[in-house]
Amino acid sequence: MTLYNNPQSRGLTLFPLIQELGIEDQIQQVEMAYPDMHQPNYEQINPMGKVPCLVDRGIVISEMAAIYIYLADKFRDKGLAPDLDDPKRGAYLKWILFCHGPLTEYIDISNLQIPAERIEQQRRSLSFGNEASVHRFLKQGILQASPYLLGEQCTAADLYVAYCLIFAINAKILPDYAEFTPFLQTLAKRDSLKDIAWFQPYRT
Ligand SMILES: N[C@@H](CCC(=O)N[C@@H](CS)C(=O)NCC(=O)O)C(=O)O
Repeated sequence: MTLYNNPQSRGLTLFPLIQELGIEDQIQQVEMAYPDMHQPNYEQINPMGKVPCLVDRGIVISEMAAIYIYLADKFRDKGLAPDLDDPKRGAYLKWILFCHGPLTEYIDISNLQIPAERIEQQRRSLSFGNEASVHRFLKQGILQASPYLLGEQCTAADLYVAYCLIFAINAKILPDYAEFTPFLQTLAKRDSLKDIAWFQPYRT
């Protein structure tokens, strides 16, 4: 497999997953400089001109969530993805796709500093709704983690959610809600996340 990536990009979020799956030796990493992403060579691979992008046996898999789901399923023996007929799989997909969709949209819109009234006017068509709904979804859901989102077993969803949360907290887009603390403390103990400085405050 070939992974086109950039160390300053959201593609960093894939490293803990790759480490937990133990597949470092199966992935050839190609570091893309930002200007090169918009050259014809790369746009033929990913017409969006963005990273990360995984290519496996000629099949191009772009989009963070797709890469997360694909790799965790491909190496299902590592136990990071619930089985297809396990109802927990529904919650697993919900968490991964919430991060990829509504949460990412919320982070992007927050960075644009669009006035709250304008967002309220568009609330029904914005996938994240409004700030209050995103915060409520995260606080309620993450408080129920026991200790992981799906229970005893850590899944790819925990790695993705934890990384998105810690990024948004550090960017001051999300408050460091007390509801997040036990979950982030649990994740901060994992080998795959222990070297990430953003988790430092949660190491107990
Ligand atoms: N929807 C894509 C977004 C990927 C994305 O925006 N990547 C940024 C880096 S974080 C990028 O490659 N930007 C290069 C550019 O747009 O020129 C995903 O989730 O994978």
